[in-house]
Amino acid sequence: MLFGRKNRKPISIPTKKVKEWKYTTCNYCSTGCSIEIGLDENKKIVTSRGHAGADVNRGKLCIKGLLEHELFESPGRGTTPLIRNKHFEKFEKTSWDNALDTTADQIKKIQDKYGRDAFAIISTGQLLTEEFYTLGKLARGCIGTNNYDGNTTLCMASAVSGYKRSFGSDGPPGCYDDFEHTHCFMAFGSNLPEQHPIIYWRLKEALEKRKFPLIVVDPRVTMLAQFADIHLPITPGTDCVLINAMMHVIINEELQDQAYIDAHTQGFEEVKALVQDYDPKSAQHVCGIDEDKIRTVARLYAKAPAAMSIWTMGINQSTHGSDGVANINNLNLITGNIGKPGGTSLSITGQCNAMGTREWSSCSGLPGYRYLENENDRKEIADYWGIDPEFFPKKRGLAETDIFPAIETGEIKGLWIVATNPMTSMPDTSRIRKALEKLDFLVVQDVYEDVEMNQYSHVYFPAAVWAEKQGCHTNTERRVNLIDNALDPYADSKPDFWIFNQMAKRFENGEKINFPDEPEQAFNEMKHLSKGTNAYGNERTLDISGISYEKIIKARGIQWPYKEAVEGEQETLKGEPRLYTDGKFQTKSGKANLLPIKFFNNNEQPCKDYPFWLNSGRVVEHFHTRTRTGKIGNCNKFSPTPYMEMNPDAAIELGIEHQSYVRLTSRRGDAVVMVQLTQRVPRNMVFIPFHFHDCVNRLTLGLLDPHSRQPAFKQGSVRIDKVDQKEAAQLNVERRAF
Ligand SMILES: Nc1nc2c(c(=O)[nH]1)N[C@H]1C(S)=C(S)[C@@H](COP(=O)(O)OP(=O)(O)OC[C@H]3O[C@@H](n4cnc5c(=O)[nH]c(N)nc54)[C@H](O)[C@@H]3O)O[C@H]1N2
Ligand SMILES: Nc1nc2c(c(=O)[nH]1)N[C@H]1C(S)=C(S)[C@@H](COP(=O)(O)OP(=O)(O)OC[C@H]3O[C@@H](n4cnc5c(=O)[nH]c(N)nc54)[C@H](O)[C@@H]3O)O[C@H]1N2
Ligand code: SF4
Ligand SMILES: [Mo]
Repeated sequence: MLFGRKNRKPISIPTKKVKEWKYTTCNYCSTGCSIEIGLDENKKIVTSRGHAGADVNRGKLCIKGLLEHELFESPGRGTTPLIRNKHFEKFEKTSWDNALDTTADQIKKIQDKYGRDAFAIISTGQLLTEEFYTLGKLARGCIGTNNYDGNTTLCMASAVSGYKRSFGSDGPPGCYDDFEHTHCFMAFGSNLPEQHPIIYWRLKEALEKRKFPLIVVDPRVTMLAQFADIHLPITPGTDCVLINAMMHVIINEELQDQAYIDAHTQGFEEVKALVQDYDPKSAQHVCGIDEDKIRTVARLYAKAPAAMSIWTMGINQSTHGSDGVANINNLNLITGNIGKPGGTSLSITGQCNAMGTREWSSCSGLPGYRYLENENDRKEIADYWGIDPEFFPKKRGLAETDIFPAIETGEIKGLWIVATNPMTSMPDTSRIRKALEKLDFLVVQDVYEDVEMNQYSHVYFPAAVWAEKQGCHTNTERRVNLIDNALDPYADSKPDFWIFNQMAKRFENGEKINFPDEPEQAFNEMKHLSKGTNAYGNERTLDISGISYEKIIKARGIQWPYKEAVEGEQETLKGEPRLYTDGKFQTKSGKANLLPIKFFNNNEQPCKDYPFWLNSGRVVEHFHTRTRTGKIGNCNKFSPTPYMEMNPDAAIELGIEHQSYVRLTSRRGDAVVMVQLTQRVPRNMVFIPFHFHDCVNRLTLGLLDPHSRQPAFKQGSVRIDKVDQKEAAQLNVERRAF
């Protein structure tokens, strides 16, 4: 049992050699655990521990956080900038000045010849917020490309889009404390025990104090599903149908919160009319959940004094991602479950600072949840930065998933990749390789020089990592926390903040815009921009004007909104745990939008030639493309091999043995993986963690959500064939070698 607390001795961490503990926040997932790093008398890092006084994790850490301090000197780290030689065959060491000058020259050359948008930038959810804000200034204000996006399009884009459509603004309205107050908890496509172990621990603790029903919607019997009271093994990609059928029951049995609907929402009649087509009797044949269970769950949810939903990639990574989010919001709005303790629509974010990039990076708009489409927003930011508002585009450019096709068609000629590894993480990676080959210029900025993207780069910028830098993260529950640099950057690597500042000096507008040397000065600019009202005159939710680094350390993280105290007011150091508590939303009318979500089925389905659903996701020990966890002995030891979960009944039919290798083939490509037989997946599905290069994303289709442009990583189809075992084993050894 991973989390049972009875009969267990607490793990003790040796503190002998520690001279000083440095405060920081975990740099992997979005839970936002506070970590103290232990330095010895030579200022060398020897250990780390969870901060007992931090509300998020209360001293706990998962395996990744506990071992994170081993990263700093792990193999493959970039030590110095690199540049391809004249014939672009070989990397050679170079100075920062030369690497930066060459890159700036190439950007200008491409932009002069093909237009400003011919150079694209793709960033991440893993930088510090001050770095995001600075990159936004550089990309929007100096380089001036509109094709600037982040890997958050692979991750949180559907949540952002769904929140904006329902509430008029991004920003998760709930918090972990809601677990203590809820009477019904529903999780859609989210496997907390493995992907957010400490959020799961908070949920488990709340459940130990007071029992409430746990409902899990997931086609797999995940670890969370094993602990559930009711598991709904949904047909992939059909969550919207289940939710419509639940609302059908709720509305026809008059279990909705009509007073809340009348006071705080618009569009109820349209939703009511639409869900008439989703009688559980017919819906069950589409979503695979029997009609009785749909009714039971709908009644349980609507009758609970407070009910909450969480979701992660099972919803976001689908062609109905944004619709799925809007529909979860619908369910919570019609039952009056927004902005009250235990009643909420909480998107569990993914990367450590997926929130920070949404808030401040200017990727899909302008800083502080401002829109490029809004004239006032453009003017406000241009004035504050000291540039002409006409420099900004009037609407958002391409998302990451549209940037690669634009490279294919020759529209985009140059690319800057910051802290992301699309050669492993994008769907249909052979298409990505081909696109990268077409680029005139690629610059890669990463902690590791052995990152797969570097196979195609012309220039490489080695970046400092995690506690070698200073700045903030925002976690799932809007808590702003600090990473306070504990040690100097490795070798000649540099903080991303420094790299962006140096690049800005090489562009004309870089002289007009202030690029401060210290991260805290950038934080102060964001504080200033977070005050006041939005385009509709509603008070900004994203208000951080009362937060400072010093206060963050004191409070071990502060949730936004946290306004500047007015004179004489006592500071609490506690932000608002919930948004929309007054039922006032960020829309023009102040009411939330109830949106009728019609289902259309455009998933790639299993068929005669490709009879298995292909599902993909994660395991607890590894983070994404393993550039980091693949280097940490104990993470790698527990999960060393690309494998796939397969149902034993299906294996018997095909004559496939446990731990043998098989070849999977989809319409895009093939991959060889090891079989793990398990009842976690149904007979017509396989599941593959996406952490390994040249594996599942050679197979995925990744159809795009029409609103968010997020790929459907979780719905595709494959065939399974036997392979020569010796050959396959050899291939696997090669793939694991770094
Ligand atoms: N250990 C570890 N933790 C991580 C990460 C990591 O790489 N490793 N990454 C972080 C990041 S960036 C993210 S985004 C999160 C992701 O966190 P999660 O979303 O919890 O993780 P996944 O394994 O990607 O997917 C969750 C589940 O979605 C289910 N699913 C598939 N299709 C459907 C469907 O159609 N409907 C429903 N309801 N469910 C479906 C899958 O079976 C899977 O169990 O984890 C974060 N935490
Ligand atoms: N099949 C399938 N594919 C998926 C998913 C899935 O569920 N299934 N999930 C998708 C999701 S949700 C996500 S979030 C993406 C993640 O996909 P990626 O973003 O491509 O994955 P990472 O391995 O996290 O890449 C981050 C890179 O940034 C580097 N890095 C870390 N910290 C820093 C820093 O401070 N500065 C700099 N410059 N570099 C740094 C790391 O070394 C690493 O190379 O994958 C997506 N792909
Ligand atoms: S739960 Fe997430 S934030 Fe906490 S230690 Fe683990 S990886 Fe880090
Ligand atoms: Mo993610």
